[in-house]
Amino acid sequence: MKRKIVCFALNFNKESKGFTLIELAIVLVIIGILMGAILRGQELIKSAKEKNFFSKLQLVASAQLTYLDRIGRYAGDTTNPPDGIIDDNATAWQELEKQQLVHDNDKRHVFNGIFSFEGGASPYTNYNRINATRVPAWVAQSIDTKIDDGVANTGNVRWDGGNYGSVSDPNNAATLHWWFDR
Ligand SMILES: [Ca+2]
Repeated sequence: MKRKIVCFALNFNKESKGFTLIELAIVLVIIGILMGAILRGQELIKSAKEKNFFSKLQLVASAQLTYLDRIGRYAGDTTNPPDGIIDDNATAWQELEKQQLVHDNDKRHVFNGIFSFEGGASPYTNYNRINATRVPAWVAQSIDTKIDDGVANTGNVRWDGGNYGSVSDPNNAATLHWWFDR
């Protein structure tokens, strides 16, 4: 009975010659709605991942600044006396963990790359930066726009390791550098 009603409604049975224009229009509208829902879902996932990455990047930076405030030098600044430049990434993480400012899994981010600390890198040799590997170019671009000048090869946020600005595919992985204390 139910099947008969559906066939009748769509005018689609053995004797039918095909879909009418209205039926096709309905089908297209339904496909459109479904596609829209899928795309919105993908946008939500992308946006959530970017937010997660950005908040972790900020957490890692604020861990260093809190450490500086608490201990009087950056974690991983092993020079004696300290010179304000992070020179040992592994020690930096150990010292931050010891102060319970980060957990071991904070080294890894949502795009499956890792964070590291590096001081004295060109062109801002008197400052420190956080490096993040495997960051999609669209995320790097978005973060550069949010907290810097939006340009890959200038300012305190730079990306695509040494070959700035060459990323044409937004899903290409770049290495992001953020001079967080400059
Ligand atoms: Ca920039």
